[in-house]
Amino acid sequence: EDEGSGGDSGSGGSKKITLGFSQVGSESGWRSANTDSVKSAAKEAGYNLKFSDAQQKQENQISAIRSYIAQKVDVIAFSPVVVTGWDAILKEAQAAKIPVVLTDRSVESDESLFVTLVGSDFTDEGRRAAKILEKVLEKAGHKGKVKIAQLEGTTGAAPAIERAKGFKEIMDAEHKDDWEIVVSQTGDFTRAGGKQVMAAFLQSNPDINVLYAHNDDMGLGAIQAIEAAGKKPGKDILIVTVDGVKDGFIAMSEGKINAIVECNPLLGPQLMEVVQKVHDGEKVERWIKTEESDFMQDQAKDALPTRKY
Ligand code: GYE
Repeated sequence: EDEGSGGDSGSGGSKKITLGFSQVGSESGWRSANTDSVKSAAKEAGYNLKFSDAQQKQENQISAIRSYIAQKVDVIAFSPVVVTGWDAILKEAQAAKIPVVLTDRSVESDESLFVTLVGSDFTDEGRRAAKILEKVLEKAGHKGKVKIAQLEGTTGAAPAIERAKGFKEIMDAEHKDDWEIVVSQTGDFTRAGGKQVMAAFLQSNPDINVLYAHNDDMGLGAIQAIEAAGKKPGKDILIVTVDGVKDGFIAMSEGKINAIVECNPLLGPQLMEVVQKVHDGEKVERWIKTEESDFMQDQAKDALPTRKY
């Protein structure tokens, strides 16, 4: 406590923490829920939150972070749009002695340049998607080759890289002979992207019988494309997505999605706790992981009313 800067001590009350937060954008239901969670948790904690939306552009995130440094905020937190290209700006923050907390997504840089990551294990989500697909196939009584279309998240983003990696790991180890990813492309984590790319997949590969979408929104867009092509989502094409937003659960309760791997966006309260600790000079874990579950279609109706995002 007594490690704070001179201005903090002896002021009678505790000084408000100023947190600079740079958000990725507003591409998905997950992202909206995450933004709401960060804003309301900051308010609850009594922090002065400076929030900026980078609209999927790394250069916008870099300039937001640079302006937080110039404003001498107490802590910087951000969810990096892509994994690479952060070293220079993170060094600027370090030189200014402003701690940086990553949230949601990780970066590939020198570990000493950020304090911790508050977020999910995306590689494990990919593995979980493959394991739940096994159950989905069994339940559907699927026979023969599994021809998978993969809708990837934003190119270069940690969840896109790792959800593909975890899935492939299980596929290579356990399904070399019966599963094949026949097409894989980014849909940018958006509904519009998912719809457009799925429509093209169905044209080039009409024999696709499984869709693995890196998030619900792309899956929901793809469902529109599948229906437009005269096929039944959840039957002709079995669908596994990641996130677990309300609209995903609704589609699953209607039989259009077969299983969802949950990725919890409600990171705000945990993030604020970490920010407080980091501000106070306390030690924190290098990675504060989020706990999540998986859901099959037959659980959708019961789970729907309890979904918080
Ligand atoms: O799955 C997707 C969002 O980084 C975990 O980003 C997040 C992902 C989430 O756009 O819907």
